[in-house]
Amino acid sequence: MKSKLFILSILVVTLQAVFAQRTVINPLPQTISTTVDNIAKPKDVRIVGKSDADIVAVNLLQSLFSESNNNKEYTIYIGEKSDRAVRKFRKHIPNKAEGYYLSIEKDKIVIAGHDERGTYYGVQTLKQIMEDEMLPIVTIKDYPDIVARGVVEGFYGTPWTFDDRVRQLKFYGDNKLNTYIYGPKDDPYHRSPNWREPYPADEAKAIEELVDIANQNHVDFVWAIHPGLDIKWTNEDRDFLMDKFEAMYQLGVRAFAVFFDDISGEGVNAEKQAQLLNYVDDNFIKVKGDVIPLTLCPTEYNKSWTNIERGYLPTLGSKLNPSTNIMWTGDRVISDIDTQGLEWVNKHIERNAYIWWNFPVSDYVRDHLLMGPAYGLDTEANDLMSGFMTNPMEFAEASKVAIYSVANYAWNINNYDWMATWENALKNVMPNNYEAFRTFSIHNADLGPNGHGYRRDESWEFKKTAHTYLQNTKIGESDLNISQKVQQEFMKIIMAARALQNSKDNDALIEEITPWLKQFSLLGESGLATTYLQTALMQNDKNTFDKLYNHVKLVKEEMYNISNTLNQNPYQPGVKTGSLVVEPLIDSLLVELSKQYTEKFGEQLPSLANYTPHLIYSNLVQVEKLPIRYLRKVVSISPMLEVLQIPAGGYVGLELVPAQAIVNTKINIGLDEFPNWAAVQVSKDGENWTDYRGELNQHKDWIGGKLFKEYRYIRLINTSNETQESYLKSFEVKTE
Ligand code: BEU
Repeated sequence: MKSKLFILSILVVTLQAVFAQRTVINPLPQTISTTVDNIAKPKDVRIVGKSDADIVAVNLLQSLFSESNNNKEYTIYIGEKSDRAVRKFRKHIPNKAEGYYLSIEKDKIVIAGHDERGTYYGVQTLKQIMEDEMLPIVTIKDYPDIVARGVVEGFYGTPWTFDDRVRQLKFYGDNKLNTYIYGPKDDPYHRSPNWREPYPADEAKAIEELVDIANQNHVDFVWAIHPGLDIKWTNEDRDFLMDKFEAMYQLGVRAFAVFFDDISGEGVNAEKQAQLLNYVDDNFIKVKGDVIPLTLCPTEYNKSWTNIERGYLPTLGSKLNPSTNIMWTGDRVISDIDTQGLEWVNKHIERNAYIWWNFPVSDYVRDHLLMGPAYGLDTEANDLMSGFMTNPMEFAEASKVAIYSVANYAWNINNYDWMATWENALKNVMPNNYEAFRTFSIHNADLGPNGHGYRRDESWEFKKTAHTYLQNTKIGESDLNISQKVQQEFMKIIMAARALQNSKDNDALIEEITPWLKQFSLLGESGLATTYLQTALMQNDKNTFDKLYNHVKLVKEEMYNISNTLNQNPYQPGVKTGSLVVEPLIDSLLVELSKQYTEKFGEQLPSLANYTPHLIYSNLVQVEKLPIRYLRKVVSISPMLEVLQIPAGGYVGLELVPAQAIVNTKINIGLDEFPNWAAVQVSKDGENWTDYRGELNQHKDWIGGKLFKEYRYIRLINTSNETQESYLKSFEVKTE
């Protein structure tokens, strides 16, 4: 049957992943040649080559068709390049690992892989094409740009569940991701205190099952260990690590990694790290014969922490066995990835970096969801990376939007279109509620202020309208068109939240994002009501204004309650949504309208905008952008996950606005003793300081008692002459 889409009889389309109307192939194949012709999907097929071809690929193929042994049936030839069934198509197969040749013709389909995984990927592509009504006549020659592509479950916070991981592994297979690195920071058997211990039986069994599922999806399950917080460079600890790897090997694991990120003290020694890794490589990885190369996450894992003179990276570069991968997050902890940065690190590590991309991970902004597009990835960077792993959110389903995009990027770098990929990802994750999911995601993309200073665009289609509407309100003008657009957007938000809450498209996803959906709906409601406030004010209708203002107050109270009851993690508790454009618009409107109300009617209204007057007080780059929270009179600094470097005279603290008496203070810098290099001090003017005495309690929190005088500044300062290292687990001041 002729496709209506094409006018020419034969049209060769290169790098065009959309056939007919619907089919989207993710990741985008390297080359596609298609004609105008389509054929009906064959009902019964004969499969030739299935006894030699990759078994996982054959199983998948058999799930797509009903099989017949009749010679006359439509035939599918499948196999790897030297298999008899596909030998004569050999010259068409790209000479690249995991590459494949797929051809759909009138009388046959050929799926010929460069290797087993290649064949499997050929079938995956066919599966995606089969989602359309008709089969196009098409030839695809395809291969990945980056060898290892996937996900590092490497975040702090609640690790993914077994079911999350099962769904993920299938998703990776579907999207041609070949690697899953298991390294959740809060698994005590991956990191301290229990990295030396074997897993309890039930957890070991779960891992064994996951490895099996990974294999069924052609995913390398990489098990990572994180020994650096308390490792001793002794033969005993080395053997503990070897024994743990052996135990994991017995569970079926055939790929391993060692992480030394976010540590200080004895573990931070490039010589020793390289020696350990080489020992493991020479005596375990290579000896086993069926284990893929080892991967290391170094301590200096980004450029901003690297001091080449100190020699950490060059030592790894020159001493670590060349087959070992070295992970790298980019120029900063959370960073875009560009050619310049890659060339810089590759030179020092003497191999191509294996990227650990810290997006969409949200463990340092846990009150936000990062649903926006995956951008900031250099499309000229092929040949500069040995691996590309995304570190996701603790919300596995929600992370799929970014994971889908990374699958596309890492496969076909030059042709990565982040915006188009984002749209496709949303449709893939929420096929029947795409519009609503898009509305939700577009307004839930930024992270808000954070210690890393990493921000994402948000509400980009609404930003300009929001700005104009606010300006109009300020000058008391009304533009019907703009007002309608703003109201429509708030209504869209309300409807999207409701549609998603009732959606049956992806239950796991809806469960994860429910706190944000509730908040999103209320945000839309408060916004819509605020636009009516504006109308009431313009019409001098005080009565309606008062009622509406009270309504907004009630909605805001509900939002406050959600933020203080749902998602109560100890780091950034709460639920923030639309925080870059929509919420600030509503808050600014409320401030403006209540000001105008006072001018008009001579009455003051209670403030409804969220606002914290207190400020960070620090001379450290790592700290100065950390968000602060003010709840029930407690001012607190958002905790940090990484090691904090405090140079001599460096300090971290709070400026209380206005100056006030302190009821008590809690500081935890993750050390067993309160160090003699530190002092806690208070000041009225930021110049004259008084020591604030306190004591460590059983949780290693430093507790300072009541101060009756009013102070504006409180800080912890390094009083020694050297740089010191600590963590920043809590810094909380209770005010009167
Ligand atoms: C993201 O907050 C994040 C950053 C790092 N502190 C940790 N390690 C690396 O990025 C290598 C990572 O585990 C954590 O999720």
